[in-house]
Amino acid sequence: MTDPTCHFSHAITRQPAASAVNGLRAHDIGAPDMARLQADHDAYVVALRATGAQVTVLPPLSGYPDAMFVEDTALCLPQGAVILRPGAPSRLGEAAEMAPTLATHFTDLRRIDGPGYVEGGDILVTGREILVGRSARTDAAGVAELARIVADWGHRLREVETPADILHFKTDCSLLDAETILTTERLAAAGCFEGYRLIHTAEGEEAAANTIRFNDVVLMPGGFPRTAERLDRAGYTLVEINNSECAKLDGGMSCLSLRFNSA
Ligand code: CIR
Repeated sequence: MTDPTCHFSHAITRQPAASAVNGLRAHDIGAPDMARLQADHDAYVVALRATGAQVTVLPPLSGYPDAMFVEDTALCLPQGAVILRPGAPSRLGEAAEMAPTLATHFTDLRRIDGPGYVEGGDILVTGREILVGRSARTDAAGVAELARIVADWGHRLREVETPADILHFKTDCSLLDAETILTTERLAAAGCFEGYRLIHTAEGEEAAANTIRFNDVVLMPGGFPRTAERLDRAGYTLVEINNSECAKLDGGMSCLSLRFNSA
């Protein structure tokens, strides 16, 4: 039986739009190859479905080049979902686009009204708490508003700091099971994971940190053999997905889906 923290009956994804070539990126290393990006996205959806989950694939949104990164628009918890407020101005409207789909799955649907901001890439839900990293996209006011909402549902939220120059908190970490976190050395050094079992990415493979544990598998970006070996040795079943094109837009495994368990 899958660890309940990692058990998901559903996922929501969105097809990349042709406008994804104009997606946000910290450093421009070229536009993604759209055919490859689409093939990688297809492989991602296939891998989620292979675990038995029901996966919704929403149509592309041409007005929002980054809309395939659905994770940043909402937080899904067993008690309900929260429509977030992305801190990137070009992405703010993506949250409202996700609301109707979430409304078909959640009766308790809340919303970050602002003025603060929160992006889902800064939120790590573990077996014991919700960690939220302040970042260039997620500010203290947004975190405070989210903390009030999730407290209503009995969740403890802990505010932490996303290291400077890292897009999102989860750019550098991911949950492998309720108590185990895959993290880069630089994030672990910040001391925010006390009490958890940690597996570190191999040196030079920091981009492997953003994985998702989804039912019985860990989806990880391809091309990081030493980190893959560490996870394999620790007993995780890996599915590697090519991430070369998504990475050009600072995206990884977690950002491509919203994941939740509904009876
Ligand atoms: C952005 O800069 O917003 C997008 N190009 C990448 C978002 C990645 N999101 C995530 O990891 N949760």
